[in-house]
Amino acid sequence: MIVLKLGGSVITEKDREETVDEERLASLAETLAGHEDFVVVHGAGSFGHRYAAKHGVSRTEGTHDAAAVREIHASMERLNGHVLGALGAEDVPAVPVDPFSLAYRSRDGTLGLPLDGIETTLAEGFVPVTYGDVITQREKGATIISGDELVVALAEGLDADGVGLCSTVPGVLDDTGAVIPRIGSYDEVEAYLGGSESTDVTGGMAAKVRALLNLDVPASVFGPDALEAFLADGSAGTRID
Ligand code: IP8
Repeated sequence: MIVLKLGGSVITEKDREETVDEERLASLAETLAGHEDFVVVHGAGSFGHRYAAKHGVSRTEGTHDAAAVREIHASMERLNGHVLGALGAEDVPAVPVDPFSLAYRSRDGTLGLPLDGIETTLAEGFVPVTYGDVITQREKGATIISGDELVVALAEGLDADGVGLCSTVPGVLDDTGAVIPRIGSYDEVEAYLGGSESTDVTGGMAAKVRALLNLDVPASVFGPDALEAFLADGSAGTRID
């Protein structure tokens, strides 16, 4: 079983409010057609982030404002609807998994993510499609969960065979712009990795690489054009293990 993240910047136009990159999304969905046994996680792009920023909500800063929670969540549900629609149009048996109703954090931020429902969904031949969202946290109200955090939790909890992060870049890049084929430790790449330039409350490539290095499962970061190669034999972009 594969956990595949579709980056928010890949499937949306990141600088145009709530705008889906329809062509890109349709092409990714077409590539996924006919494949089975995978979970899709998508990021927010031009959807959830701006609402999270507006209400001052991040992975660590919470809110007790129910209207803020509704606004952030509704934005992500809208994007999820687009992703489900694109996958459905290619007959991928995609169904939604809503993190707000499923996941939570304890006081210290530890994620609780019951997996029985997702396991059943997979066992019945569906493709669960989940996303970065807002979730409740003890003593903080509600905080953000990033798609990357879900990727890590799902890969570990569901004992995935591989993780793919489909990003806007063809892999993790060095200072000359070349794709780094393999990363085994953060020290190797620290000098190259900066933060994300657009509003992004959950961090850029550095945070992704760190999280993926902590996984026992092999992961790859690759661009949209390499999804086919990743699905075929896992050889695409940068391999992180
Ligand atoms: O785009 C963030 O998810 P990400 C989710 O995967 C929200 O970091 C609601 C901002």
